[in-house]
Amino acid sequence: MNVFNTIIEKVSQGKKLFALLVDPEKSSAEHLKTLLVNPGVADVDLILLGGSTLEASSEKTLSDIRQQIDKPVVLFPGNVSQITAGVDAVFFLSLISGRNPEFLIGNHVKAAPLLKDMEVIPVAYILIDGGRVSATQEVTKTLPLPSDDIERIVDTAVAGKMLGHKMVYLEAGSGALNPISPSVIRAVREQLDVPLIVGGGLKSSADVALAYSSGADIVVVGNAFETNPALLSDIFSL
Ligand code: 1GP
Repeated sequence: MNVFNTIIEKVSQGKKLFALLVDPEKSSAEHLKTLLVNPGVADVDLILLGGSTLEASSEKTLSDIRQQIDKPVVLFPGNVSQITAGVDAVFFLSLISGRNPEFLIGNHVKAAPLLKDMEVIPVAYILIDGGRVSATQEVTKTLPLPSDDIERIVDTAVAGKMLGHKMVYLEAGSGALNPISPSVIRAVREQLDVPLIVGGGLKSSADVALAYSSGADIVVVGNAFETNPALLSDIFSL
């Protein structure tokens, strides 16, 4: 299976994709068992595996996920130590909203030899102010783009595409008070034809529907599913 081709195929058919974020630091085998038996999980397109602060690979969590469900698992690594063999693909994230060389190219050079036999999807990762200091901001020591500076957000996304990134991820930060706004999503969508991922602080099926209708191709939800697993059934009945 080629994860990126599958995404492109679904997006070109006008489908909207849903990605569930599993943070290995919050997900014991028991916890995953309770979460992933939720009927809504059957409609999830991707499982993203990763977190901002973990300094280890996620083999155990990967195997716990595999025991529960058969879905593509994509690594969403916060740093090079999270590289995990056996995932279906890796989001090779470049934090282009920030100016920390470690998250623009440093971790990538260290990861390159470990990724040779894996499907690697280059993703322009853009952190936008979500109303509180995010773990991504703290760990990467970078500032998010102001949420009202739409021109700069759009220019950053377009530069990301010009650099060859296959997808753009607009991130408000895990647990953001304010998700990415419809006006930001729309403005970026108008300028870009690559798949657009939106995540951070999406708390309800209405938030997800708004992100989709504004132009997101893939939405990512982590925290809200942890606190309310039934949310998925609401989302997929949209
Ligand atoms: C964070 O975009 C993801 O990297 C998901 O955020 O946990 O707030 O859903 P939440």
